Amino acid sequence: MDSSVDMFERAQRVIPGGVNSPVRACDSVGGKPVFFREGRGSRLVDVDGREYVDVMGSWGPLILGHAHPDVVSAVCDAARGGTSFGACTAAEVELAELITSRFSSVEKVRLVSSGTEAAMSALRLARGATGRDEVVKFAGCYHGHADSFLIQAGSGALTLGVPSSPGVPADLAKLTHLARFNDLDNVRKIFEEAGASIAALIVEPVAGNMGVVPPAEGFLAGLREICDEHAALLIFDEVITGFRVSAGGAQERYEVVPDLTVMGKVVGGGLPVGGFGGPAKLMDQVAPEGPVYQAGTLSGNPLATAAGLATLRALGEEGIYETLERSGAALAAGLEAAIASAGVTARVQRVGSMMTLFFNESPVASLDSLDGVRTDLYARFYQGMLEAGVTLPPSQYEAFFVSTAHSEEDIGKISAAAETVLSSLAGV
Ligand code: KE4
Repeated sequence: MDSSVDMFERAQRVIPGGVNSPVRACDSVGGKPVFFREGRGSRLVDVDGREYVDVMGSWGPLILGHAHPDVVSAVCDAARGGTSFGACTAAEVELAELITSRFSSVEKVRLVSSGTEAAMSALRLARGATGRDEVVKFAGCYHGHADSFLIQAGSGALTLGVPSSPGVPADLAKLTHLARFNDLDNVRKIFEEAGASIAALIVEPVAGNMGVVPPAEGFLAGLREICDEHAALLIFDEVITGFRVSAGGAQERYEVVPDLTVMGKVVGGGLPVGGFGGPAKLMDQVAPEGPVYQAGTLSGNPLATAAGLATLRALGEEGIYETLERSGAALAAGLEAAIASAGVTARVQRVGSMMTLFFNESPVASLDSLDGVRTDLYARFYQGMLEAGVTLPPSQYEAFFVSTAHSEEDIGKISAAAETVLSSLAGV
């Protein structure tokens, strides 16, 4: 098999930027992307046979680690029976039942094939249900690449410095209000001016796309109040936090109930599954039950639902979230000790098993807290850790993910590598 360098040259000839998702191009951290051929547990193996401890975790879905035996056998069994029928199956009902049993605010859920599809469909439902057109999102939050959300978006859009993409019609963009994360006064001001036209406010209850930014005390409850005051719907984008920060997502962890929940990543266990759900009175407005159209060839297909079912069933095991919490805390402590020992200006922000090491002076509470973030140091950290056999997300504005497959030894290795690499950055 060609080396990563050769593969990337081939890829660039036939795929824009040589990648099927921009952030994978590693533009913001320099160098060229590594091509991987295999994942197993907490490890990734590249095309040259080199093994890494992986904390990128495919951007979140792999809470059980790579190639979990239950997931692999469920997918293989399903594949032998056919991968997609475009017709009803028991598996999609079982997955929907599992989802509604974990998220008490979700009485019905529509399965789709990505977080983007889930978020854009939830917004269409909110607009259809309220008869209003405007939406509030937060600078630095990312809800996939549907036009209405590519306004000061986070994740790859932020990484590549194009938070508001060309191709989004101005007439559509003006329907999106931008708010400041963790700033209720700012949200109130927007609603005081435009509340009667706002269909919904969408938020990542724990921001993961400007790096990990927890909600300030009372922030989520305040959003709930403001939406109620103005009869707007509150949408929690739990594509990252769903089944990650607790069995019932951020809404369970922070005890704030949204009107609609957007899901992705973990719910598909590494295969393409997204979903949007909420009370039956809202969800029954979705076609064919109601008039709000939404559809998808591969929605709820037997292969993807098999992976999702195996993953959510494994996450039903007693004590698994306590284990994830412990591993997350252990990695954060290891990174903080490495920062202290290296004497660099950096900080770790964590919720459960998701975290970010920011090269930032102050606590990161919103996107503008990152005005002075040293993305140059993050790039060197990324490259140094790669060299040391640890794969991080190739962007300062993403999250590290710990899985149930990460051992104490893995966490020790990551922490030791971080101390060495951070020490080389002291004084830079
Ligand atoms: P997908 O369409 O990529 O499945 O989901 C979009 C999405 C929606 N909401 C949130 C909170 C998300 O984080 C995402 C996607 N996350 C990014 C990384 N943070 C995916 C990685 C990529 O774009 O390559």
